[in-house]
Amino acid sequence: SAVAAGPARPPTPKAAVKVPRSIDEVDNGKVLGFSSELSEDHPGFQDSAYKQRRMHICDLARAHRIGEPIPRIEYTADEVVVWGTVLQQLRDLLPQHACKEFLRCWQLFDFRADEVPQLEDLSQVLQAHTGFRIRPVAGLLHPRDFLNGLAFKTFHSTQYMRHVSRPDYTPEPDVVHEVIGHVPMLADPDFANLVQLIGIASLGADEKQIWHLTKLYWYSVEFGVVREGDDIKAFGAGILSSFGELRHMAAGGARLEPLDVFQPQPKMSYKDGYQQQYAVLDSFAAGAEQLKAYCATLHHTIPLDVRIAVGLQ
Ligand code: NLE
Ligand code: FE2
Repeated sequence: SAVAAGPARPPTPKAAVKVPRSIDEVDNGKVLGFSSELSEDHPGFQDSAYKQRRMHICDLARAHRIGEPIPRIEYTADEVVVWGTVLQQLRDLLPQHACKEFLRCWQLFDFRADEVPQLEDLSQVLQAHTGFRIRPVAGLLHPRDFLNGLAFKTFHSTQYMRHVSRPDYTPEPDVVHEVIGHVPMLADPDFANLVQLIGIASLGADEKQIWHLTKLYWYSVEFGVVREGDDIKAFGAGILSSFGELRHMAAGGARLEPLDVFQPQPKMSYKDGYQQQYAVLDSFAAGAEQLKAYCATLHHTIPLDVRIAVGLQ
């Protein structure tokens, strides 16, 4: 005989996704991995002074409130050397391998090898050019919060320095990655528009869509290349900020696949070293068109006041 099924239960409604109405409603406290807790394979895992230093800088980020100036960090002599080393190596490689938008915007920032730029100053320059602002964060932010921030033209940025033993490559974001990889690109209007579109698509998105958008972000903003005539140039921050990764790209070390925002994206990993695949765009405007088309297929509703706040018609 059949087991009594009991009264039929109505399906449990999916918990509604909270759509932030302004950047103040985007939480910058949910940090995944990294932060001041380092895993065994992190270059700074054995270095307790390094971990303490990070903890201090992470605490400052946690205490920051929107509207306040970003605290200035007094970088140590060792940290300045790391910054200067990366900057000098990249100065040799970027003119040949970075996209023209990067090279144009790079000139807005007078980076010097003997001084780590301060996020507050960079944020001011970005606001004047594209309206993007920087908000400090303690580590790798929860993807929904990170992407939601982009809708409000807010870029969450770490402020600690990579470990001295590996200036060429760090598996995670650090201040060098943010300042060299992301900041100049965010001063370009077409690129800034594309980045904001990914953010807008994330407002009210379900978990599956967030994951897809995270991968689209990874295969464009982090690891994208763009065609310039017969050449392939880097615009992804993960390539631009690492002289190891940039050499890998220049040597043809990764497959190039056209970006198709409708297709499932390959797996992404912070742990496996240089990338095996970069996504190719024909132009940022073409990438933005694709993203708009993808957004139009997402059926979540964005409240009218939020649509106005982010400039959506
Ligand atoms: N591997 C990059 C670098 O060393 O600058 C950081 C990538 C962050 C996703
Ligand atoms: Fe990044």
